[in-house]
Amino acid sequence: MNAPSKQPHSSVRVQARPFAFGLEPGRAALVVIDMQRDFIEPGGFGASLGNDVSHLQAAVEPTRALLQAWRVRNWPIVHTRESHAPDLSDCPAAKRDRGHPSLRIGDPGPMGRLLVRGEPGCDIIAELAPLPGETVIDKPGKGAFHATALMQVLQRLSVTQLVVAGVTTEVCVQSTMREANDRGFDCLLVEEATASYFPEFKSATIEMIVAQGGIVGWAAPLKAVLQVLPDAAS
Ligand code: TIU
Repeated sequence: MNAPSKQPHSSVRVQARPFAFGLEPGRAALVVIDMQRDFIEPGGFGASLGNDVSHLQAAVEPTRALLQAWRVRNWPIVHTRESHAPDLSDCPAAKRDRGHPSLRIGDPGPMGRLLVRGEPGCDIIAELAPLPGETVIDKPGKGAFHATALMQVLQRLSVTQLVVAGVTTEVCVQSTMREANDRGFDCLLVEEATASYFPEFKSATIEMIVAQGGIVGWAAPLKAVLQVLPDAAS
């Protein structure tokens, strides 16, 4: 099923690549991908894979600024968590057995069982904690549409566009943007509000998204988004 058809709506122009993004007030959901302790803090899933989690800190404050901008306008906000049921019935062996991590998904770590729903490490970090009324999607995959109700949630909210933040740029963020693009959503990635354990992968992913006339979507600096919002009627 495709995204809801666009109604006439006064959009504001965000200076983006590969060309200006016409952001539609109230129709553009802010989607914050997997800003969980398990990825951002030491001792979590990201660290268990051997990553330097400090790289992800840079995305926290810009994401907080976006959340604040969406919250004051009462525009739709969706948070996602990469997470699994306690019995791991939604975690295929192809995911759990990948690589040589120090701990696997479901193993006990300092913040509880890795990537398991209800464990402390699965929580979204305190600075970006969802508020009542904001949608939280638990997703077993990298893309946020796979095996979730995200499509139905967005349709119910009459969302046609996604403004995307979160981690990691080349894994769950890019997967979600590709899934969204295939489902008819225009997607804008906010550059400072996303991060990777590999800064060069972040840069490359942004280039991949905007290449070929925006084959996956758009990318813009945080300032370019925030500065046009006051002109947007909601
Ligand atoms: N490992 C890595 O870079 N990312 C993930 O496993 N999940 C997300 O990106 N959320």
